[in-house]
Amino acid sequence: MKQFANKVIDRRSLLSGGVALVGGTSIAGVVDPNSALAQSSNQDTNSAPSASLQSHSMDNMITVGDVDNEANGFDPTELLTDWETGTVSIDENGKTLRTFEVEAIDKDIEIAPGILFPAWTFGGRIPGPTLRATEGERLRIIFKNNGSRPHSMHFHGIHHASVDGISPASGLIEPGDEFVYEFNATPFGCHLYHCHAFPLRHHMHKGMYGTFIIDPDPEKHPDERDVALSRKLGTPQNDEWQELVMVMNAFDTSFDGENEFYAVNTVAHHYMKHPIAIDKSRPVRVYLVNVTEFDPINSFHLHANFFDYYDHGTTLTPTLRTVDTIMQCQAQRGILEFSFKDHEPGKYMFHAHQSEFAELGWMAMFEVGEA
Ligand SMILES: [Cu+2]
Repeated sequence: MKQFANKVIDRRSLLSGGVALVGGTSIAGVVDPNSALAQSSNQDTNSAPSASLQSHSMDNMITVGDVDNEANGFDPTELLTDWETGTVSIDENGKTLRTFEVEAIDKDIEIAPGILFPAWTFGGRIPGPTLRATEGERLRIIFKNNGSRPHSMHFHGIHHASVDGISPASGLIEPGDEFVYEFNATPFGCHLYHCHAFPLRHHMHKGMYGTFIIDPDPEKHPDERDVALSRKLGTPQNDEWQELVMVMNAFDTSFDGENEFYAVNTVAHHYMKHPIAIDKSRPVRVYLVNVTEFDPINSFHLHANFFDYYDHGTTLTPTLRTVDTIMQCQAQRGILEFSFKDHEPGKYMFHAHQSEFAELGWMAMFEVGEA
């Protein structure tokens, strides 16, 4: 029997330091409402932190141990560079047709050690697959709903109402049904897709979202061809870059309309425990998307460095230069570019600059080293 975290761990008790989460054993039964863990979570904000928290307080983390990546079916480290490029063919008009297949499926995801979240997912993972295409291509997304609820796919991009993923036009796709979304890949940029079933906030916070990247077609941008080439997956110019996709998300495990856990790519503190390896000689490009529900904004702050920012990724020149913090509301996204080439090797932190989010899981490290 699985025991979920609802009614056991709330945001207030996590922030008060009343509970430490310890993984490493099987997920089932970790949060028994009668357990010491559950009882400690009911301490008020003035009470002393538990012994287990104190023993780990130097890590500034509420989570101890790791989640079971195998059971989750994904490793947040691999997810950073996991581009889903679909299958390419030529359609009847001689145009490049890129086809993706995406499945909705219910799945329990361990979002912090010992904390199972009963998620609704695209592709059995959160965030869903990072769909990547090139500007101007015809895209066909075959969506199969194998979940228990009606869902849809709503893409941020330019397309007709009939494929917008909202009812009544393209409707909700009932469990067991399939729908094909088809449109042209435009505009280039860093976008997202998500389920648009109502109540929307419920379907969003349950995990139904993913990144949707449209690389610029260099031939369409003669004046900025080199930049466009560097953004187009698979070119030698693109290979120079270390590209990473980061989705800022959060989970309301007690279903009280407040998030208890924050992360990039779902698992709280994952990149603190597994810093992201960076070759200091090569530039870094982050595709950053915010899908956080319940909080009006999220943010990204880079330590000891500054970056250029491309709002929505829809330009080839930065929309902000030399900043170290960026703020995004839900569905806002952009591209960050920076370099550690003149830095000494070491661990460089990045995190939400809402301190509360950082403490609840959205805190991470780059491990900068020589090639
Ligand atoms: Cu949905």
